[in-house]
Amino acid sequence: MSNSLSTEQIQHFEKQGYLYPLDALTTGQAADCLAKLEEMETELKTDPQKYLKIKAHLAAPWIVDLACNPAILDAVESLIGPDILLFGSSLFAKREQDDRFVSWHQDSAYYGLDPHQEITAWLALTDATPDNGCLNVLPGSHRGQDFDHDETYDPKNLLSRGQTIRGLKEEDAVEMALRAGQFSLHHERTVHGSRGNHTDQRRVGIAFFYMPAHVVSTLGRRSAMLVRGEDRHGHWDSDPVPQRVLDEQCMAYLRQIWESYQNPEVTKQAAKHA
Ligand SMILES: O=C(O)CCC(=O)C(=O)O
Repeated sequence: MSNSLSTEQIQHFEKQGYLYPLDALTTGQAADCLAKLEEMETELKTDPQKYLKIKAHLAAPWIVDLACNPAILDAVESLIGPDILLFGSSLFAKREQDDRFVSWHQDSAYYGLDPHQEITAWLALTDATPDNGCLNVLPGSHRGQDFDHDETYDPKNLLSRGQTIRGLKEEDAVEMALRAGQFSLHHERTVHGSRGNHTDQRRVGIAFFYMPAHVVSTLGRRSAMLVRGEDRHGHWDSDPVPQRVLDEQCMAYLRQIWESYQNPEVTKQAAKHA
């Protein structure tokens, strides 16, 4: 067992549904990762935001290494135990002076997991601040209701369907500012979102989605990656492992997963099982 969180931190997460800031990388290591991402952007000739969704770790071995970062896994293990599957990962990259945002939402409405024990580690590759649109959470919301989501398909929304919870008390939000190399944790039922970037620097983070191996998929057989411990349950197939940056086979699989996630039918099924 490698638990790194204190009893107070665990209690805070259980009560509030989030925890930050925690250290994973030095600022130099975070800058190296950003440089690797920028190389991928050049190769893809497009905003990687469009591709590196749901299973961004399939795009490069260095993203798998980040998902297996011991500081992140030790913190996650403190909360969900030693047998950890990586359900997915998504890049959230805002450009300089970028008014794209992430609307308030609960991941649990879309992930199709039972029980709701997924935890997201959001790793900052640049500083994330209130001015550049850091991640915001509504404390304690993971213990409240399952909200309805209005699917707006707003092109300025970084979420694929612009899924939005209306009518929240936003003044209660906590802005989780991080320096590059730090991460935050939030529960899949915690309501969260982020505003636009009103600075001249990019705001880039990768969200890693972890769950204990006993969690089942309510959307049929899917795949995940064992990142620590053992899978004694066999509820999930294994993700392919990228052998190189933009590994062709893995990218084809990633595109297929991303298309099925964007299918509105999938949401209906997830909601039915929530
Ligand atoms: O990076 C953002 O602004 C939003 C991230 C998010 O929605 C998530 O990590 O689940």
